[in-house]
Amino acid sequence: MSIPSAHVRRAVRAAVIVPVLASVALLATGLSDGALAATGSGGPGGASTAIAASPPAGGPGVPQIVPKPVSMQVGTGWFTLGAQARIAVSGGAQAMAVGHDLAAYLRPATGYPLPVVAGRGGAGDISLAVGASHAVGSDPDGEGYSLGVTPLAVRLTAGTAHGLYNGIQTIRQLLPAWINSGSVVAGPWEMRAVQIVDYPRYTYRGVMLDIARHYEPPSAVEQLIAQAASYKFNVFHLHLSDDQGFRIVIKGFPRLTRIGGQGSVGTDGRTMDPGGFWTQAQYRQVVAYAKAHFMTLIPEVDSPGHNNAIIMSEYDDLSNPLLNDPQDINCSTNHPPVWNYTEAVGYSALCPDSQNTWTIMTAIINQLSAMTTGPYYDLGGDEVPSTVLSQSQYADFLNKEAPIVRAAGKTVMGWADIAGAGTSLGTPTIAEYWNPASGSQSGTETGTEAVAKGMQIVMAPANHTYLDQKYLAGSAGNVPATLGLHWACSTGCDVDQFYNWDPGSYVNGVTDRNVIGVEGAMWGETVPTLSDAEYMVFPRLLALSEIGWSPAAQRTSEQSPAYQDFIGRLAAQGARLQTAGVNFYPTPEVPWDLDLSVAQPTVGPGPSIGGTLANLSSPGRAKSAITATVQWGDGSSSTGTVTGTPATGTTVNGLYSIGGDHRYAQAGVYLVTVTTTASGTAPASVSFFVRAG
Ligand code: TNX
Repeated sequence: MSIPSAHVRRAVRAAVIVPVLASVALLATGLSDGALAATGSGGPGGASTAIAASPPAGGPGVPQIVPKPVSMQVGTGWFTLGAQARIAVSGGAQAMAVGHDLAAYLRPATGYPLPVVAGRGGAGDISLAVGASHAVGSDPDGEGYSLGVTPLAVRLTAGTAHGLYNGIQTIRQLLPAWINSGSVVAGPWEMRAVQIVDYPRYTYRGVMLDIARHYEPPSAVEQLIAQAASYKFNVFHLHLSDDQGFRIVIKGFPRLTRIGGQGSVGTDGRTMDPGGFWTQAQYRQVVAYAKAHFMTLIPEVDSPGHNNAIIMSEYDDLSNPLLNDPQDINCSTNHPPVWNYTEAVGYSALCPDSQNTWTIMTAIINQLSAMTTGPYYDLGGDEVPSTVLSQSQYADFLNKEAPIVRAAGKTVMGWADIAGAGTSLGTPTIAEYWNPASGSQSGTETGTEAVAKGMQIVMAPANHTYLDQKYLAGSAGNVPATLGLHWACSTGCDVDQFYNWDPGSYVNGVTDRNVIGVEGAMWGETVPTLSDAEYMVFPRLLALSEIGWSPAAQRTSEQSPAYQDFIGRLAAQGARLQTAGVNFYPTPEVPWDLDLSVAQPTVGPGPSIGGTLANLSSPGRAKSAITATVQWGDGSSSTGTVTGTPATGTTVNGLYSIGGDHRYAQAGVYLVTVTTTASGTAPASVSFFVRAG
């Protein structure tokens, strides 16, 4: 690759502006002698200065974006984000807020001020504009955007602020992976010239987190929201209540959290893990956080089954003035009810005929709805065996509950069981199809019943979307051993399984006329911590992002071109997750990229350099699987050392450091190149100038 002269000039200017340590370093691949001379003369005089450089994201090839844009044309050259760049915004307050989001994404790693200004930007700036005339075709929800990157400028336009927000997620992925770093990393920050027009296939692209089986604090949920938003998800479904825990304060019913929130499913041989609950202020804050990330938060309090926590809290709440002998709420198999902190399901139910049931449920629905800015309320409705409630009791329950939800101003959503015989929930109603059954197999009835009742459908077949399922087949030998269930995944549910299916043709008769989107469900029984949840969620959620966003493709097998293309792009995401501090399962299905950035070597004493030369992302590889070579620029080379934190059973390895030490025979400016290789992936290298002596 030859470096355009504009690039060299920018880098040299940066060298003058950013004096760092004691060497002069620049992007080197293909750097000409002229550039070397320019670099040498460009730095401040005296001892030495440094400006380090990493290579463009994905090398000189095509940007590796997930989810895949509808159309992308790769142009000529690169745009370099420089220290003087501004983010220029036209289109009002919401667009301005997205401009500030972009600045907040880009400032930590670049260290640039990136002022956000009103108006249209000039050369070297990133311009954002919202306006009806910028709407992208075939995009009824206004989530699309157009993005043009030239060597001169970046221009992002959209019909809505949400479209703009989706576009800035793409901008992040056009920059080197190290842009996600929380502290300053050496540039240059280059983006390949591209023209992108992009919009989603589906309206609803959701991720669900179960904080009932294991409590998670608001901060953990916010972290997941931020990550999901960066892959263009727009729904966060929060499973707030289940047999083992009730997680949100409801006024008038303090026992729901004091008793119902005290535990979580027991793991590691414990009967019960610690519980917890959110205040209403915390819930409101998370709703607002989601909204600021253009995600609709949907609360779910499962009913009439999956609610032993409610029953245990309230069946003997004899002093509550709102209740009247509430033992009649309990239609579970156990009388009196008993706590069960195992993974058991299908034993609890609230009674549809109890006035106390509706006093409690109305308070929950009204209070949650009032705090929720989005249009949906999820009433659950899954897995109530007819031995616990008859089908007519079950239908009766939902037929009473749905009008309460609608009266609270929300659209009813539930698991697709809600489409069963006898229910009449009105429209619109959203049914989430979770059964693994496909085609016209037994088990698909809930899908076809939902279509027959005019429901809109979110596709979440467990064997393609359940993020709590183990990656590998069987109950033994799983990765990781302690995490995950496997009831839906007899052949394992790794990335290929999450990618190779199509929501619009999965169940006969359930087509894109009815399907509004997809959702990945992170059930919490075996998952006690955020780190564990991330390990299960990533990288599979990225496959679902593409299922939900990108145009339909032949996603049929591991040999299909669509899957091979996806795996190649996913390989570039490992470094992005690592630099963002996200834990994930470095599945061997993905040939994870080697991705290097330049570090700051120690210079001196005399004409010597040493220490950490470069940082390396290499998910899933042991240090011993990586070969590092350093060419010192004086004709000599040596093996680089690879250090860093290896993987444990449930954490990805950390970033690695590449080190080396060298003494030059004489003072001078040298071009140092660090190259790493590993089997199954392309080598990576970075170069920088060092002024030694
Ligand atoms: C099924 S399918 C459930 C959840 C469990 C999950 C575990 C459905 C709507 N419910 O209650 O947590 O399986 O994989």
